[in-house]
Amino acid sequence: MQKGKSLATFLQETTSPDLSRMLLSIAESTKALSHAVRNIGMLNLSGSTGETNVQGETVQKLDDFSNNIIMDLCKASGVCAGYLSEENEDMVTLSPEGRFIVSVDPLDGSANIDIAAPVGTIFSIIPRVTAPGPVTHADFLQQGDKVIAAGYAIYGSSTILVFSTGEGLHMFSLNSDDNHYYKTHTHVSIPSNGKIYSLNQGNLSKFETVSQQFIEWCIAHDKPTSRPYSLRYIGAMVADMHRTFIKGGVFLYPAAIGEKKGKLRLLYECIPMAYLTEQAGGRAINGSQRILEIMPTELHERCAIIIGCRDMVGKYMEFAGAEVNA
Ligand code: P6P
Repeated sequence: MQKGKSLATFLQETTSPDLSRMLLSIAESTKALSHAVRNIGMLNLSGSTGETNVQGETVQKLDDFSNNIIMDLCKASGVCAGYLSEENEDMVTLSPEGRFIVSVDPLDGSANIDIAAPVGTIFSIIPRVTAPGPVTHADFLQQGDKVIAAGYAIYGSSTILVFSTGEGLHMFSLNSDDNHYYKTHTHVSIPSNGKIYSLNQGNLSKFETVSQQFIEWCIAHDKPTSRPYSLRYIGAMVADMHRTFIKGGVFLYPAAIGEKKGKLRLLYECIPMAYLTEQAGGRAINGSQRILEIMPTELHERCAIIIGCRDMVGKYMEFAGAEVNA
């Protein structure tokens, strides 16, 4: 296949110098992570550090390594004022004069590493709202509609960088020969409907009634609407969402007993994926509200999410009786 435009050239032609610099720094970090993920044994990065992160999870060596790589490259960019990560309890000031706030899940789905299944990096970029100097909560706790760029890298059978700066969804593949990203898809649009639903069905009995009704609907026999749909679940949001962009479908991590706001994190999982999904013509809600309209109140707050094809999310909304203007 003819190599597409390089990431550097594409950004130079379409994006401001500052934002290009920010995105190229993140892209460089994903190259290092792609290499680390594929050489974990040789680099002695398997196993845990023995510490526990803000989520109460045991920190894997690779989680720590990933977080440090991304944070260092964001700092080196000189344009990143503040950094928030699933691995850091609090926000971090990097370049006090910088324009951007970056929220990151450095290694989404890291439990998949042990079984050589896909993992990834998810990020969102918003402009700081306070004067130069140490970043504040106000800089991070902004609605998703303020996002100016977001994306993810998936480290799967190939490494693909997917991002948007507000002008559609673009995909770049990492060429292992020269370690550069080359465009493979531009203005990707998610199919309006699909035949795949994606969630941890083991939680079914804990879900709220509306989610149980929607799942029952997905698996009911109805030839005219190609049901029952297929269940696909990889256990890494980045991989389940990448499939959704390519093949269509709906991904759900809804509210459940004991997880009133779901499991996934608003700032560095749900908002970036919701931004990308809307750029591709899909929808993303928390069950009653558009994800990008939610006003965050805590750095690591969780958020229920139903995201993907317009018509499939619309069907969920019918069960929810939601008038979501998503
Ligand atoms: P469960 C990975 O830990 C993650 O944050 C997402 O990437 C993924 O979609 C979800 O949690 C998987 O959660 O409860 O099904 O293992």
